[in-house]
Formats: sequence, structure tokens, C-alpha cells
Amino acid sequence: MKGLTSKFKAVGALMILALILSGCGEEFLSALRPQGQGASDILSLMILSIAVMMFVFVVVMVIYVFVILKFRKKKGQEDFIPEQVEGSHTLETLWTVVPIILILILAVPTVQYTFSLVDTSPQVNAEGEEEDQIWVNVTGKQYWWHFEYEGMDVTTSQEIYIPTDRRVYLSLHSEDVIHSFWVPTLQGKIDVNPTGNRNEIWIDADKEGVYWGKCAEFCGPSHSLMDFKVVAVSPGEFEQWVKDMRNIDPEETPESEVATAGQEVFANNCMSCHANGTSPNKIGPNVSNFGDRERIAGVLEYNKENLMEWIETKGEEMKPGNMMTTAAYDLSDEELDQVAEYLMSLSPSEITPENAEDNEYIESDLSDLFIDQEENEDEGSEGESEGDSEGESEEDSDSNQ
Ligand code: HEC
Ligand SMILES: [Cu+2]
Repeated sequence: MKGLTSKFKAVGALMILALILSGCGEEFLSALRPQGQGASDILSLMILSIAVMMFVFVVVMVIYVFVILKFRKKKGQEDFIPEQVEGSHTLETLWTVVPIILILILAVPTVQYTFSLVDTSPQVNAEGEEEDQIWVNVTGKQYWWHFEYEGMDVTTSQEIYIPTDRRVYLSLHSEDVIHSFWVPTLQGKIDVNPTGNRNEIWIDADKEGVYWGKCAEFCGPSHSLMDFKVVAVSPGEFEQWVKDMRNIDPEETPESEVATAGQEVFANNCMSCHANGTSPNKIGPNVSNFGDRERIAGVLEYNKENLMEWIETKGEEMKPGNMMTTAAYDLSDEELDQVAEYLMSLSPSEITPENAEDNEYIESDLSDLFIDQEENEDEGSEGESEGDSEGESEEDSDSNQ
């Protein structure tokens, strides 16, 4: 009896634990708390398949218990052999047809979503017109992410900004090994391949906020540290951010003297790998808005101590195997302080992850941004039609060798 009560206790504890755990999951990270269309479609598929599985489980258990009770060996019937049924037409039809129906219930929406989740054709608005699309070229690298806004002359790393009123379309490729781009609260995963083919997906966020992204394909010793952020802001804020990012002058002298000295240190030791402004994709992240970052190198808490340690150690322990470890510089404590001060002063915009959740809905139809894109297309420059442009840039060609 004692054994039985303790078993009940154990089961009870497990059930309570399951209940508590099911309440877990953060809005910025959990696929079970979707904050965008893609993730909520995926969650509905999960719920559907769990419902089908529960149905099968319950039916099987009911029949099982019924059969055990009804046909168990009774006293005085030791030699009794029950009636043998073989080839029952009704039964065989039933257990063929029911699974087929169940599979169809699962398959139809699954196939439908498999296509719609990566359908990057333009959305049609209420007036029946095709919406202008924001395309971002995404490059995955060991162990960070680079983002180039097509036709907008905006480049950033680690943190991608999107407006909350529309889908943002991504064209992804890798410069080294296979990565996988995953923002659990917003969309499913998509592979990021080095072979020259670009995968495409869209993301959207219902409300302002910072959503965490992860690399979901093992890609080296710091794979688990290959984090990034999606910063969703209102359309007006997004427009402001794009304008601010476009106006960066990398030559501009910072306000403080220490930072000005740091600018010099940076130019002499770091510019071979890092870019400031809209210069193209380099070995290391673009630092144009490093002062606005939520994290250092995607994962470390943002403060000067961590930053100085990162620069001094080249992230050797903080992110093992990262490509900055090959840098040759050797800085004095003073120079470390200066360059850290400089990097933290790089804040071209008021629109930062910190105020992403202010819920100030600044209206804008973003049309200004797209006019610019069309101009670019007219000039026959890079704004050329996004998506299917395979390996269009120089960076692609040298990464494919
Ligand atoms: C050999 C190329 C190289 C050199 C030289 C280099 N870095 Fe880096 N740096 C990188 C790479 C690659 C990363 C990305 C590491 C990662 O996250 O995996 C990085 C990341 C960083 C980051 C984090 C960036 C972010 O967006 O969070 C900072 C800050 C940084 N480097 C500062 C410096 C400073 C300061 C110097 C010069 C004193 C410097 N780096 C020189 C390659 C380099
Ligand atoms: Cu990766």
C-alpha cells in the first residue's frame, strides 16, 4: 500500500511539473508563444498533430482496456477458446480507412503551410494591389549574421530591424559552412547554404519588441553562441532608422577626446576586418550602430568591461574559434579603453532595441524608402529584382571558391 501511495505522489509531482513547464517559454524565444504569422501557423500544426495523436491514443487505450477486462480468463473456463474471428471485412476496412483519413487531416495543412511559409511573392493589400517588398540579403558566417537591405543602402550586423506592419523578405546564403536561420517566435527554420543557392523566407512580427534568433544547424565550436536579434519597430520608427543608418559618416569625429583617440586605434588595427558605414560585407561585423546593440558579438551582456575583454582576448574564450582570433594587433590598456569608448559612441539612431517596445505607433507607409529603390533600379544598380538573383554580388563569387 505504501509503495502505491508513493507512486501516486510521484505521478502527481510529475503532473504538476508538466503544468509548470507548460507555462514556461518567453515571448521573445519560445516557439510555443508565437509573435508572428509564420510561428502561429506552425504552432497550429503542432496542436493539430497532437490532437490527432491524442485521439489515436485514447481510442487504442479504450479498446485495450475493454478487451483485457472482457476477455480475461475466468474461473471454470480454463480450457475455453473464444470464437476465432479472422478476415473481418468491417474491421479491416475500418482500420485501413481511419488511418488514411487521419493522415490526410495531417498532410493537407502541413503541405499547404510548407509552401506558404516560404512563399515570398508580394502580399496583396486591401485595395487589391501588390505591396512593396522589403528584401534583406542575409549572410551567415561563423558565428555571426550580416544584413544588407536591398536598394536601401543600409547595412548592419547582428541585429536586424523590421517594421511591424508588413512581412520582410529574406534571401539567405552562407560564406562558410551550413547555418540555419531561426527566430522561434516568428518563423520556422531555414537552411543557409554556402553552395551559391539562396534560400528565401519571410518574417513578420505582430508587435514591437526584440525577438531572439538562433543558428539551428551545428556549424562549429561556437555554434550555440551564434545568436542574433530581430528588432521590430513601428513603421515610422523603421523609416527613421533607415534614414539614420543611411546618413552615417564614418569619418565623423566623436564628441569625446577618448573616443576620438579610439577612432584612430580602430582605423589602424580593426578596419581590415570591420566596416563602419555602408561599406560592403567584410570578415567581421559592421559596427555602424555598435553603440545601439543589445549584445556584444550576439551573446555577451552589453557593457564596457565585456567589450574591453572581448577586444583584448579577441573573444578566444568568450566565443571559441571565432574569426577575430586571427587578428594580429596588440593594444595597450589605454588603447583598449579608447577603442571601446569609440565603439560605444557609435549610435546613429534614436531607434534602438531599448525603445523597441514603446508601442508608439508612428504611422508611415514607408513609400519614401521604396521610391529610392525604384531609382536604384532605373540606374541599373544593385536594386535589381531581389529574390531570384543568384550570386549577384562579388562577395558571393569569392565565397564560392
Ligand atoms: C581578423 C579580422 C578581425 C580584426 C583585425 C578585428 N576583428 Fe573584431 N571581429 C572579427 C570577427 C570575425 C568578429 C565576429 C566574431 C563572432 O561573433 O563570431 C568580430 C567581432 C567584434 C566585435 C563584436 C561585434 C558586434 O557586432 O557585436 C567587436 C566589438 C570587435 N570585433 C572589435 C574589434 C576591435 C576593436 C578590433 C581592433 C582592435 C577588431 N575587432 C579587430 C574580426 C576581426
Ligand atoms: Cu551557425
